[in-house]
Amino acid sequence: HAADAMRTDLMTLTRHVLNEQSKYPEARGDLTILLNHIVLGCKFVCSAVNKAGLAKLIGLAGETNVQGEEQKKLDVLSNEVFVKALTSSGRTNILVSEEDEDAIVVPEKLRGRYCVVFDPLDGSSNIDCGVSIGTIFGIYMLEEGQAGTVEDVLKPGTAMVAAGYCMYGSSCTLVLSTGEGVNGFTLDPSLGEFILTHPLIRIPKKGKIYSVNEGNAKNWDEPTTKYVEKAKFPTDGSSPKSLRYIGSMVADVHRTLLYGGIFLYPADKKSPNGKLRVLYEVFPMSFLVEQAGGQAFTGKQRALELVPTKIHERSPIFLGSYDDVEEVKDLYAKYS
Ligand code: P6P
Repeated sequence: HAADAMRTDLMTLTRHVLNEQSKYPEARGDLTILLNHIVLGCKFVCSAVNKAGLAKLIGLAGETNVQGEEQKKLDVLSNEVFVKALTSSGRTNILVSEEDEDAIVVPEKLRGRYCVVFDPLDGSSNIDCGVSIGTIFGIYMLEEGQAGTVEDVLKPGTAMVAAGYCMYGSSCTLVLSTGEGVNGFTLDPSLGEFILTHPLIRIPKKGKIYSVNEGNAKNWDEPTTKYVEKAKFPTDGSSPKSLRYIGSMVADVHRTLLYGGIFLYPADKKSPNGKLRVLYEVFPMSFLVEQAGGQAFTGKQRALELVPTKIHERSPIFLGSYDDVEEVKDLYAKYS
């Protein structure tokens, strides 16, 4: 009967968020409305990504984004969809997108209390070969009296009230935390609803997988080099770790959350701040990993305690199973 109950008692994302909201009688429901607009954006992008190969949406849009990368049409489309969905929610104030050089200030009449930082289609260089890609987002709430300027999003990740990602792969999976654990929802296309499939995700305390682009090994610093060396040639008689690297952050982090292990994008001589962006890659993924019982470290400090000074700032990141990241912290304490 439990299975039947599950089948007929559908816990949709909307219902789940409303349940969470009901714990706070004073809540105005703004976050619920905002999340529903984000979900709408994810459903649209999921549909567009699935059709991309057929609809010839892939291929270069001929424009380049602020990162100097060729923009693919899906990038442009996804960004437009999220900007419109977030703006029309009437609950946002400042938006920061990986695709836009400057922060977006929502028109006065549509302004609300939340600032959203997002990468509309992270890993988009993988679109053409069918590797899973995703949307990553983080949500800050304006403090009383804050008018809503770029400064209001240059806050540490510890100030985020929610974060999540939507992975567009064999299925469309949305992983979300509003600060009370991490839950995973899978899109049922026949219903157009995200259904709770991974309640309260907990990352294993220690994993057997390390995930890094070994192609950068020549330029790594000593602590990272020693950590990866130890993963491959353990000296304590344990088995070597497996290497799994997809090169799409959402896919690599999703696997890390579910299976355990560690994901690393370290600094290197060419990029002293690593490659990944603080606001809409490092912070949201670090928020989720901590909420799932893991930890996230920059090589110098707890990732969420970093205070960004620019909206597209980068940071090195080591995140995943608590014990695995602890080993990296010990090596940075010892060798840097
Ligand atoms: P590299 C994708 O372009 C991305 O921003 C992340 O999704 C991914 O983790 C990383 O870059 C991959 O970078 O240098 O290993 O190709």
